[in-house]
Amino acid sequence: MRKIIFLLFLLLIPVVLASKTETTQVLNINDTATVYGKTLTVLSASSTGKLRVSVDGVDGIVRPGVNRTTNINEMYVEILNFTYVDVDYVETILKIIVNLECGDEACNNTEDSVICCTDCGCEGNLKCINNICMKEECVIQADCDDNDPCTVDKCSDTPPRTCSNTPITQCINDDNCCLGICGPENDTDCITVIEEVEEPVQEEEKEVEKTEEVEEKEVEKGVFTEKEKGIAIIIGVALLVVIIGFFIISRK
Ligand SMILES: [Ca+2]
Ligand SMILES: [Ca+2]
Ligand SMILES: [Ca+2]
Repeated sequence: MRKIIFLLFLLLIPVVLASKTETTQVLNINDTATVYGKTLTVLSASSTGKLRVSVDGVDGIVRPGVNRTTNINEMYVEILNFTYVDVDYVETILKIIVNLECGDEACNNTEDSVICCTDCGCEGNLKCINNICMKEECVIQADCDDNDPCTVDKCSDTPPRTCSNTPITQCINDDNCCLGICGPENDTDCITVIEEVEEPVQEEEKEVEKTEEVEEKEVEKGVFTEKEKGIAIIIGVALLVVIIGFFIISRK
């Protein structure tokens, strides 16, 4: 059977040469075919001859049938031959037609961000990767900061960029991480940790000193204590009595 398929494939080669936009491909599950900047991936197949494929991120079903062409994301696909072995293995010959040129740096009338983001770009902060608009998790390493000094934060080098936060497992100087298994003898960050523990005590002492200073300053500025206020009131009342006494005596 495979020989027959191969011979059939050879017979179809002239079709490939005859047209710039038409090609035939022998494909298995997970195989891809790229035609004019657009890529088809075979996702799965059923024993009845149906193929589930993805064209630049858009999924679709291609059904068997003579001259039965299915348009998936501006890629026209027809099953010319189909051999089902099992769920993981098929041999299918597809005729693929693409009536646009994705990758010529011109966003033509028939193209848009879904059909050909390679030429038309993507909306918002999405990025065109392999002709699919997708959101990248990060751009620089700082985008992956998980606020945990004991993980190494990394933004992957190849698109689509994703974050990884790998736990640190060794005692390394100056990485801001002091693991439980590490100490000042083998990790300078553990010395910093000890200093940071002592610091709040010093801060508390400073606070007490500050409060005392404020109280002293308030006394200097003339702010009276409760006791002083009481004495002042008594003296004031006594003076008032004396003045009133003088006033009464002088009237007589
Ligand atoms: Ca184009
Ligand atoms: Ca981290
Ligand atoms: Ca460290």
